[in-house]
Amino acid sequence: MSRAPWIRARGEAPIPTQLIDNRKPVDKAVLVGAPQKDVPIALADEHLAELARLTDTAGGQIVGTVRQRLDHPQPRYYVGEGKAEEIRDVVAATGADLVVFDEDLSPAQGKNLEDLVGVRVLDRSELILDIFATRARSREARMQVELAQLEYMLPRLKRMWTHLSRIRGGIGLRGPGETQLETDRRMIGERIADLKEKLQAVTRAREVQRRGRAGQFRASLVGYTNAGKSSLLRALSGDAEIFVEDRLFATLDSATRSVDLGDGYAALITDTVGFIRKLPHHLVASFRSTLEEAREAELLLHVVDASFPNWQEQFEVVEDVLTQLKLDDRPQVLVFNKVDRLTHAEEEALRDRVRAFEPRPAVFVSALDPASLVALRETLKARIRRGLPRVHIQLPSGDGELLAWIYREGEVLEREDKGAVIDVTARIPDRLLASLRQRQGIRVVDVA
Ligand SMILES: Nc1nc2c(ncn2[C@@H]2O[C@H](COP(=O)(O)OP(=O)(O)OP(=O)(O)O)[C@@H](O)[C@H]2O)c(=O)[nH]1
Ligand SMILES: [Mg+2]
Repeated sequence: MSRAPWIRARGEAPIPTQLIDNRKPVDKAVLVGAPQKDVPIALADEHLAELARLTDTAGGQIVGTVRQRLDHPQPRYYVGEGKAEEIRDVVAATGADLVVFDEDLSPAQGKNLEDLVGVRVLDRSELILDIFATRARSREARMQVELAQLEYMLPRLKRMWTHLSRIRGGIGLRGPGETQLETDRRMIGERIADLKEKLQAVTRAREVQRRGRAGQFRASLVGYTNAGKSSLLRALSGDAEIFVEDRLFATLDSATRSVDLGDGYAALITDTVGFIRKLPHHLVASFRSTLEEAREAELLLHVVDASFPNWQEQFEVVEDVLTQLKLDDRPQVLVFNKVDRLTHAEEEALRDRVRAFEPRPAVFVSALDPASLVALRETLKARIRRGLPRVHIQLPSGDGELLAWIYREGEVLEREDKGAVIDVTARIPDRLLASLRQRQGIRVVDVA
């Protein structure tokens, strides 16, 4: 798919919206990290490493890195004046055609920096939007990304125009007149309204589809990008077609599969787009409808890459985004994935820590090791059972086979052995219940 989809889709807007120039084989990028002084150095390094991965995903090659630790951002260039000049010099020395900031820049800071360094300046949000724009596949995801990009762009139109006049040589060109800017603003406004309407229609269609699936237990995989959500759905469902990649944002469209949990239980599990630090809020907003699937889920499976040294930060980012999406009150199971990469001692230490600090249920798995998924399947089954109707069953004590069946497929809450009979209070799946009701010598009473 092309970048900046609205240009080609409409063919009429002469707006310079290509964030990374994809006519050239590779964009040479200089990365800039300017964290506040209270951010520990190791963490700042990790953020920059993640920015490097994002740049790589977007097709850029890193040719330089500039850092500064700030008390607070400066209004003109975000970084200090001297540091901004250093960026300009590094760009000149390396022949870079792009500067990528890890911090969010205001429209004015972006413009001032571009004027100074003479090449395109992106911030993290723009880079993420660019990746989404190139990787979105379904019509819905593409509309969502386009909407997010347009909303991001609107306050920055002037800067983008200035940039265009410069790359075109710009002799005697002082940027477009206000009239042209106004025309563009209006056109973008109209397109935004149009996209919102179309996305609402998709959401409505999805609702209808969902109603048809009512009654089935639903769970959603959520988590930081690259945590292994798609790998887990692949392993659980056995569907080898599910796309897995060692890249950020491999999945942009949600996919739902029916997963057989054994003993007659099944769940519909949805794989969703991954989250990341500083996910542009326009994007979070426009991905709401994709995440509607998660909203429908009775249970969220929060997948954590346990092999990542600083998984806690990723964990907190995910919790934050879930709060923004008003999904934070949904029951969760924490799924610590990639434990195959931990030593036995590391895994034990992780388990102890999680047990000590985390009230939510947690499982420790590896998507690459099917045997490790047993605990996850059991947890899902237990959740399903908790939603089942409660009944009293009286059965002959001699019927050990039936009792074993009830234990296996249901959840026994109470049991009283009364000589010739056994009284059991249990949650029982429909299929077993139907068969119990038909048997001779068994009494079944519903409990409210
Ligand atoms: N060693 C190991 N690697 C894993 C495991 N699970 C996933 N991976 C790898 O981690 C990378 C990312 O996996 P995905 O399943 O695509 O991750 P995701 O959470 O769906 O990522 P996004 O779709 O980008 O949000 C791939 O290279 C997987 O092979 C695991 O349990 N152990
Ligand atoms: Mg995925």
